[in-house]
Amino acid sequence: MPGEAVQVISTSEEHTFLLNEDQLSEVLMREEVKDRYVCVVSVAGAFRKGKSFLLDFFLRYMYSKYVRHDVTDWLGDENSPLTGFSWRGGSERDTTGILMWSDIFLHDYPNGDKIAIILLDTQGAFDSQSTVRDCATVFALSTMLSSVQIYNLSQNIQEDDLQHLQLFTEYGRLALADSGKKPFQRLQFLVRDWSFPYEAEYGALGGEQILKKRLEISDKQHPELQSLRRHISSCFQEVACFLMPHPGLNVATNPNFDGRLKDITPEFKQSLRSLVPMLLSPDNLVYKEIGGARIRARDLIQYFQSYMTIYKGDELPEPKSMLVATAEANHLTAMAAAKEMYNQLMEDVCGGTRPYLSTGHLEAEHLRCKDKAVFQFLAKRKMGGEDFTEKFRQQLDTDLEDMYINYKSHNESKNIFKAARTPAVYFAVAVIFYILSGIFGLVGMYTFANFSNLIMGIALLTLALWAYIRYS
Ligand SMILES: Nc1nc2c(ncn2[C@@H]2O[C@H](COP(=O)(O)OP(=O)(O)OP(=O)(O)O)[C@@H](O)[C@H]2O)c(=O)[nH]1
Ligand SMILES: [Mg+2]
Repeated sequence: MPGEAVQVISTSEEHTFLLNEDQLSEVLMREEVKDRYVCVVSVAGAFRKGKSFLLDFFLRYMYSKYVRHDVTDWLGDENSPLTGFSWRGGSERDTTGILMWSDIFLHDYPNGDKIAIILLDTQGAFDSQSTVRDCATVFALSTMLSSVQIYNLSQNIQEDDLQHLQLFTEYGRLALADSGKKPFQRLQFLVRDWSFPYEAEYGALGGEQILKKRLEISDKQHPELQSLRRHISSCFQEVACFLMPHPGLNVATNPNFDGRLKDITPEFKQSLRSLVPMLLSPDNLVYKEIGGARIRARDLIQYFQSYMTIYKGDELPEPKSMLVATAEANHLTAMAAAKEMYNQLMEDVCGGTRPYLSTGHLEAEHLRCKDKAVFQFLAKRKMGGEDFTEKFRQQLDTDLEDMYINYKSHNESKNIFKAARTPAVYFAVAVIFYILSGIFGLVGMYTFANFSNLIMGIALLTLALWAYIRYS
């Protein structure tokens, strides 16, 4: 096989992603490729579930169809090992980051449209070395950049598969400006090792049957389940499903299996014959569109760059594991209840209708109410462990202190002596000048006496004005 897998996005130990722009441009900026509209097919899903293995069959079809132009027997001969994207047995993850096949396949339609077909292999989700953010980023990036996202699942479509899809696609959708349209194109569920052909037959028809059941929305369902289903159909223009049979024990368990067709069950090969052309034959290719417009190969480079920047920055919220999200919600509700309790207790002590309290007394009451609130917070059952709780307890502490500052200033405003400070000053001025004017009058300095009277009058008037403003 002439081409090779090019690592377009690589991961680092520090959970960051790196775009290999040079290599990406080298592939996409080739003269015969760069101005073509593209169809990007990506395979994503949990790790160790045969994604790269499947892509290698895609490659066999692509070379037969678009290079040799002969698809009779595209699956290849019975004894050739399967090569292309790196795949292997074992339990440890293999693919990391996002890989692109260096050969871009070209097709010219009779109506003059020219298309370039790009294949992407992605890092499997949920391996032991990746964070939720890593998995979500790989999935979201590959969904945003592909026109056909193949969601590779093992054995069945389970509710948790749908939940992860929701989380990951939402992470992708968040990064895009909301255009009000469905942001992604085709989602192809691919169920591997389907073991119930007596319920739903292998292939697209059986897949449709299962998908309909799984994505059905009924009034009896919990609103959460309904919204998840709505979310999925609001993200993709087209959703389909295909049921693949088990490829045989050799494929799944033999360490020396190298991908030869002779070791693979006939049903699996049969299903490949129908699945692969269903996705990759010229009539079934889906143009990559972003914001309703078709994308050319050279534009794709720009999109790779800008999407990578979004995920590098900290504009997006960190996607959380279910436990962390639930634990956070637990703590936030416990915190809200504790604050509510503190508020109620403090209202009883120094609320609007209560008289002024001395600072010491108020402080003592604050400490008593705070203790009660924190005790209630700690006593509530919460998920997430002690460290987690400690973080939120500190936050609660700060929040309660902030609330105390408000109560304190409210209490101060009730201090009658402080409130009286201003009128007392004017009153004192009036009294002093009253006495002065008396004295000046006695010694015959009438000008000064009159002047003192004037000042006294002004002070009294101001006092009246203050009283009017304050109490009217
Ligand atoms: N049970 C089963 N095993 C399969 C199937 N297809 C491939 N395998 C085996 O699964 C193993 C993993 O294959 P890969 O293609 O490397 O899996 P991957 O999903 O790309 O794995 P990562 O790159 O680690 O995410 C290999 O031993 C394959 O032989 C399948 O349909 N069913
Ligand atoms: Mg792989």
